[in-house]
Amino acid sequence: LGRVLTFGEPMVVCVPKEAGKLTEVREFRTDCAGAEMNTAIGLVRLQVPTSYLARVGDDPFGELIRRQLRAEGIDDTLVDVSVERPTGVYFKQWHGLKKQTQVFYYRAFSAMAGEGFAVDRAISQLKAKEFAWVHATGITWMIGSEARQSSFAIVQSAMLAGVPVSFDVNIRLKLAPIDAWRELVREVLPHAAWIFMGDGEADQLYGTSDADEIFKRLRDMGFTGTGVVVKCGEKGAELAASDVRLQVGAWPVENVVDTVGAGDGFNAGFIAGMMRRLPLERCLKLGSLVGAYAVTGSGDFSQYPTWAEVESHLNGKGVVQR
Ligand code: KDG
Repeated sequence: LGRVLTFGEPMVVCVPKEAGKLTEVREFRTDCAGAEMNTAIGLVRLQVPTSYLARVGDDPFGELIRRQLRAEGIDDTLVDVSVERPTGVYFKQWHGLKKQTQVFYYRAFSAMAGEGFAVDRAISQLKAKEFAWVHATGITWMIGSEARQSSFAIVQSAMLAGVPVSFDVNIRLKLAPIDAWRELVREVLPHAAWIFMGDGEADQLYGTSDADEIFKRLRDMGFTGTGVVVKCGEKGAELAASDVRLQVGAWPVENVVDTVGAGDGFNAGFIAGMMRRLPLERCLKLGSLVGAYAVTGSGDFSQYPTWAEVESHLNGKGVVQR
């Protein structure tokens, strides 16, 4: 299978051991996180060779992230270390009447938001056709002006090298207001082959979550890529491309534990299908299956499935249990 390149900020997340406001919570466990790192993990579990471009701090959290990357089998030769800036961190909180997840970022001065991570090597590898696909999310554009420039440089080089780019908008209003995200989509559009977004994001951006409608809007804005995927959580997913409209339902899940990381997992499933040259409907199903696995446990990526697990679902066979 061809190799995927993804880039973005890896972080350590401090997850409270119980619900409550962080003023009261005293105990946490740490885990690795970051939308693109999650997708990279999803991809390698589905046997797609993946390289990850990022920068971490010269600190134990940076070391933890590198260990996790290696344990999963991700190529981390494009991950470099900043001696001046730390690894980004964020905290999760479950507080309020509905105990919604809230996040608090400590990333404004992080290794990745600073000086600009090293893109030159990645770009020469792109030119040398070492990658068959590039996956990016809007978060990387919004963490700092240097990261923004580097991100554009990568997707532009990918386009020039004829390598398809998937772009997940991944709105984080704590990083920028909605208008800035709308503008970002407009700027990235000419370089992308596929645009991914959640239905809530689609609503915020364009007042509709209808994939067909969004595809037409993006076309009018200068999108010449292949298509749009709208991820609709427990309602499944929709895809619109020039000659095809598809809709798949979600895979039933008995107990939803934590939905964070489901969208990143979906992306991994969809891209893994594309790398295997599966029909679009199969890619969509694969995305939605990885998303379903993701919500069955806490942690962004802990429950992402292996290729063997996924295959048994797609072929309608159960897993041999004993
Ligand atoms: O999709 C999961 C991510 O939101 C999480 O891991 C943290 O990358 C992150 C972010 O910027 O919010």
